[in-house]
Amino acid sequence: MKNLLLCSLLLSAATCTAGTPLDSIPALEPVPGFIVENREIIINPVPVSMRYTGGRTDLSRGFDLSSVEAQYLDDFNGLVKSENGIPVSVRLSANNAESPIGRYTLSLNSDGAQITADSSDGVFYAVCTLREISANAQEPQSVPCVDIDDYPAFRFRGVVEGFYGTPWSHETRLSILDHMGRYKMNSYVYGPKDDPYHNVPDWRKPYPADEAAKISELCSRAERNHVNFIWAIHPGGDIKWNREDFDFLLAKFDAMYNLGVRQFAVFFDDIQGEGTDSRKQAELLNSLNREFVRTKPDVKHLIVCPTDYSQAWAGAGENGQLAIYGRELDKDIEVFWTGAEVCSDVVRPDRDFVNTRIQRPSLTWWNFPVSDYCRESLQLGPSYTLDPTLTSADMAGILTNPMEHGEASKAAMYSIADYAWNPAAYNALDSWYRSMPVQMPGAPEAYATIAIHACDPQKWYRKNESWNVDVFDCDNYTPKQYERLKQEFLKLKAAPAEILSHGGNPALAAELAPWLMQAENLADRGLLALELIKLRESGDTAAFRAAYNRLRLLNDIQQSTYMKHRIGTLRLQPFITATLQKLNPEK
Ligand code: 14T
Repeated sequence: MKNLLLCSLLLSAATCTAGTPLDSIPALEPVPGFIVENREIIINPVPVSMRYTGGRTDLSRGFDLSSVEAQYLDDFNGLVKSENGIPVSVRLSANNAESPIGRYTLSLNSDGAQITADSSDGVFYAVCTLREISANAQEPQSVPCVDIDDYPAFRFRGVVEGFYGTPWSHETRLSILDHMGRYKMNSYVYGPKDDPYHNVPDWRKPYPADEAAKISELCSRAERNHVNFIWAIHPGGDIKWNREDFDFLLAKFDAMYNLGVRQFAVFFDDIQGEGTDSRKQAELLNSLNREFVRTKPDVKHLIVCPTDYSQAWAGAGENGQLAIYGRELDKDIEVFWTGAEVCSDVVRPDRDFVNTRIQRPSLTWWNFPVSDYCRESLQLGPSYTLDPTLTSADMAGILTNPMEHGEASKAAMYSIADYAWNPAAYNALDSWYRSMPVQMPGAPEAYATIAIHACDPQKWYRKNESWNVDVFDCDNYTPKQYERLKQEFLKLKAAPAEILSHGGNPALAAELAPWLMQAENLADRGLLALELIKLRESGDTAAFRAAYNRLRLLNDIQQSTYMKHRIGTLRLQPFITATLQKLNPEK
């Protein structure tokens, strides 16, 4: 049933060029937050507490690590080391039971940089903060002295590679693990639906040697980044509830353990038939816990994605899957939850719904910026609709399910890292904007221009887009609106070349390329539409007719490629379509 739903949803392409009157553009919630101008220090995630203590210090002389214990030295990779640099000290302090693991303090002052932390994770995070201060300083010769006291809000902060479509490449995964570490994310769940050794048909088989070697390498890279590499299996499509299949699972876990995996997940999402049996699922998970997880002291909590992962179909009663999990599933097993729908806002009411049933704080699987249900679109917009008041009592954490375009998903990861660390200070718009130079160091404004028009998937999880312009009726507009829109189309026209020629991120440019071509075409059409409006007003009928025909032809010819790689669907293309319709001389 759900597979059928999936197919029909994936196939039903929403139309956007045909007949879209401007007044039918849906009113979507504005993106919350504001862009902060002229800041002195940028640190992502925003620290919980940061105090300027007066005076300034010079980071350009590097860091003297001679009194740092050897075990922490690797954490400082990327920072300039120098014997005459700023003296760094590291001290472990008592664990603070109030916050999830990873609390640290960092004092940067005329005596040097003093770090205290509750754990090696905390030390790593302190160094991440130091690296952020150093990387983002306007002038590294002079950064303000600060006292920072910082800790994560949630135990799980990270990514679940859980989408349908082409799984990420090995190179992409390595780069994403670095990106995650840099922004204090700590959990990466490996669960691409289209990896046959994760899913039906081959979940029972071990990985071939070359694939296995890659997984080992991912485990080491994750470890270096203080990220737990969590390997997931998706056996529910054809599992038999017998000892034989249980032994296959154990053997597979064992093989993955030998490759370096130290945390596991079992996914029962999007299945039908025998595999959906809640009691059998709980029994299997408890057995895996007893016979595998708990026998290995270095293996962390098991995680499950229930079949009832969304309130859209989760049974609400005593015999619903969630309530059965609540009664029968070992208390140390974490349970995924997407929310009211498959793709939904992260808010309190549906966390309450699930938590009261599963008897523990759920682990949010956030279906953003995943684009497997809208493959023609990119989801490059801000990560918003995340409740800033949620705490570790409401959820164990949040993992983002990204797009199959790994590089293009990094903007969202940057911001979800920000939210997951410090939700109370989360400023969605600013966090998004801050991520632009991180992704596209040579052309951050050009990337922001593309991204602002590549947000709305047109179905399911609608997102605001092109909020920086007003599109208008050609019979009713102000010169200011006209000029603003013209400037935006000009920026959009220039952005692709800037990204391709000096963006500084070829991997990201390659993912974006087909959309960049469409952005340029769209901008050309937009500029022509604006010209058309003026020509009509000028009364030069021949010139107007010629321009009209040209735009209509272009719009028709480019339609088929545009529909495959869509951009500007919420406001920009509807403006062009509406202008063509309204000014049609045949009418
Ligand atoms: F396990 C889940 F939490 C989950 O979200 N499962 C899938 C996921 O792999 C996919 O990437 C995501 C977004 O499309 O949604 C779930 O898959 C569905 C479920 C549906 F009901 C896709 C389409 C559906 F109609």
